Amino acid sequence: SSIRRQLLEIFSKSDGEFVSGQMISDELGCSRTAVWKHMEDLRKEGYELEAVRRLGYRIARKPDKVTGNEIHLGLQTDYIGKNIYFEETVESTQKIAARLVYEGAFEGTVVVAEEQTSGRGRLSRTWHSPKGTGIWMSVILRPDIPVQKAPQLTLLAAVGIAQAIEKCTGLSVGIKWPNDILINGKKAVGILTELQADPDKIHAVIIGIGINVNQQHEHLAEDIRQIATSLLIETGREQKRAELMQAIFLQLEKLYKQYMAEGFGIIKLLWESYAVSIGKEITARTMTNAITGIAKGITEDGILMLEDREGVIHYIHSADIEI
Ligand code: BTX
Repeated sequence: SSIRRQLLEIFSKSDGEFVSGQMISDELGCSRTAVWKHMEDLRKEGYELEAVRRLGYRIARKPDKVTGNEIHLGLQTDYIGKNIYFEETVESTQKIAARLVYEGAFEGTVVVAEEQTSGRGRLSRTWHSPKGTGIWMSVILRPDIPVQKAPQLTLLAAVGIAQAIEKCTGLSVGIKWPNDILINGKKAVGILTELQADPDKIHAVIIGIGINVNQQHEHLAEDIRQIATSLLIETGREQKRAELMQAIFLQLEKLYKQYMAEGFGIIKLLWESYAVSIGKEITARTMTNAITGIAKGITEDGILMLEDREGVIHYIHSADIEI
């Protein structure tokens, strides 16, 4: 609301000093009781407020937010993240991104939400996206590439996110083909790439990125508690989500520029350096069958190569991998 914005402006001008309740009520033109109510609202949003008799109020700690303002301040990219579409609660950021693409959104536009009520994974699975603790976003790219090369962008995104997480947290991460980022064997990130394309032309690629950031173990949904993790669980520290997003946008943009200029070669090498399953026996499970074999690597198009016991190479376009 505009009152809330004015209130935050008053505090931001006071630069960490106390502001008296009287002054706030004068500036906002409302009663002291109303001021108190607005303070309670800020507390509910995660602001830590200090109230001292005769001195007034002070913001001791701001909540970790991912609105456009937080993301723009200090952003070093040319286009990814320049245009942020933020909403507190959405069904799925992918849905909004699809609409924005249709309306002509620029390359690099990002849709971000504090919470998703029906976040989705691949094959219409659920992606848990609780309020305020993760990064739930969709990045819109408009590459001029053939449709069959689109899977490369999932792998590119995984590399960029892996690099950014390592930079910001010092953790070491692995990538499980095609789209999971694992820390100590557990899933911290999911990536969902969706296309808007004609048979011969891509209009846009929407890269959906879900990252568990500040969830405690007991706050992970029960059905994923054994298989999932968060950056907080792995580092013991809270991570500023906007900072991590800026790092991700920077890495993504670097890789994407390189990809558009020079092709998939270097991205493929980087991806393989993070891959946890290459050279190991894995099972690739699709809707209709399962193939077990040794993961030999990925093709130039980003397709997984699996060698079965008879030495036959299978090319896996889409599957779930069990290691
Ligand atoms: P996926 O199909 O590989 O993974 C989905 C599976 O992962 C679920 O079936 C469940 O077992 C597990 N899972 C669900 N939620 C979580 C979680 N928070 N952490 C770890 N594991 C989980 C992966 O699909 C792709 C996910 C993309 C999510 C982003 S968020 C922003 C964008 N909007 C949207 O609706 N989806 C994408």
